[in-house]
Amino acid sequence: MDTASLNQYFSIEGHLHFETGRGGLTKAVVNNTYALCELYLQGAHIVSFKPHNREELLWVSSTAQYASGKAIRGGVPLCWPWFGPDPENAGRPQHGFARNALWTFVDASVNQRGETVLKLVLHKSSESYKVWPFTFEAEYSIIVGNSLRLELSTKNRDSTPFTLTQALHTYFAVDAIEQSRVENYVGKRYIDKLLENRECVQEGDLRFEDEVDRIYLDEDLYCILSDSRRSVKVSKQNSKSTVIWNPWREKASSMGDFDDEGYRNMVCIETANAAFDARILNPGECHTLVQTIEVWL
Ligand code: TA6
Repeated sequence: MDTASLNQYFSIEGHLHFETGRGGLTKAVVNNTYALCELYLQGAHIVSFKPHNREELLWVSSTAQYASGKAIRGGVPLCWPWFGPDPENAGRPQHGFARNALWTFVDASVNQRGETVLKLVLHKSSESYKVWPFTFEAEYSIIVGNSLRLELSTKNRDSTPFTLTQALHTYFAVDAIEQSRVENYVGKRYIDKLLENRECVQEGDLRFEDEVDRIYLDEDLYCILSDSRRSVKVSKQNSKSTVIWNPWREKASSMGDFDDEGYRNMVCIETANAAFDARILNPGECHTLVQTIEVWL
């Protein structure tokens, strides 16, 4: 559907309109009494969440690419239906195909609290079947209020079970990485991907002095990301794993779409079902991963 048709069917005065964004890609813009939120239909990729009178919560690389079939570096890419490298080692793309696929916008409404609710779906297609031979339905609900609530539901519409790993790979903006910390993980176990997946235990708040790439094994726990200006709360449901990532200087500069100094101003906190938290969905089953982010202090 083109931008004019999307506006005709789904725009809501005082809440939602569609426009052509960077690279000619279609973008949904929510601007309600609570916040501004922008999302590209390609990848159902949120690139901005800014509650009014607050600073932007999300980080996007200044060298991010906006092009058909390319994932945007920053915001909230959807890693789905697998997280990380191809689990079958068959040369398929890292983090699955949902972040590069064109999602279908199916509904927009306003709930009782005056928040804007968007729904997008992704179904099996001939393209998806080539890389992941299952019949599925993914539905992504985005609720824009004082907080940003994301609900990613996966339904198995196939006659065989499939394994799902996934992440809401959220890039948070921080004002200075060395002054930033993640709280509420003291004593929690994590897999350190930089130490050959060794299992470690968190001592004290997590601070950033070098590259970090970890999977925390937690039980529906929230965490708080604080920098020198504010604290942001990240809470979740139906997830027993949270990925925390900062590539630091060298890895950032090896990525063409990651501005060289950008690592100073971002931390990824990713609500996930990853590693030991993979889910098997039997035919007819549905699993919903939920993440809520909000300014805490
Ligand atoms: O979530 C952390 C991670 O899996 C890292 O290992 C890192 O490579 C990152 O995601 C970015 O992946 P991408 O495919 O977007 O370059």
